[in-house]
Amino acid sequence: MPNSNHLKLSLYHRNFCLFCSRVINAIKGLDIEIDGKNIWKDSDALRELEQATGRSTVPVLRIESADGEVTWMPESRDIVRYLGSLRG
Ligand SMILES: N[C@@H](CCC(=O)N[C@@H](CS)C(=O)NCC(=O)O)C(=O)O
Repeated sequence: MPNSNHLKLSLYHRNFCLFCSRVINAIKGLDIEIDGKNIWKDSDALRELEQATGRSTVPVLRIESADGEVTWMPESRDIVRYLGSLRG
């Protein structure tokens, strides 16, 4: 089971997004530190997301491991499942 202490997690999301709300609600019940990146309020975040994924669809979880490897995970269900598998 991966330990979230060794990861830097950022959730790319926006307002009025049901799929984003699903993830944000799931996070509330977990003891995990996640940086929120609202792509409607943060143009740098939008640019990062578009560069990485080729689109502006949210939610997307950016996972940076201790060695600097970065993974971009789309799909709210996958994100919720992944976060639930982490130890805080
Ligand atoms: N299957 C995806 C759906 C994500 C989705 O449709 N997100 C909407 C906002 S709620 C979106 O970003 N639409 C704009 C776009 O795809 O560019 C999930 O569960 O995360």
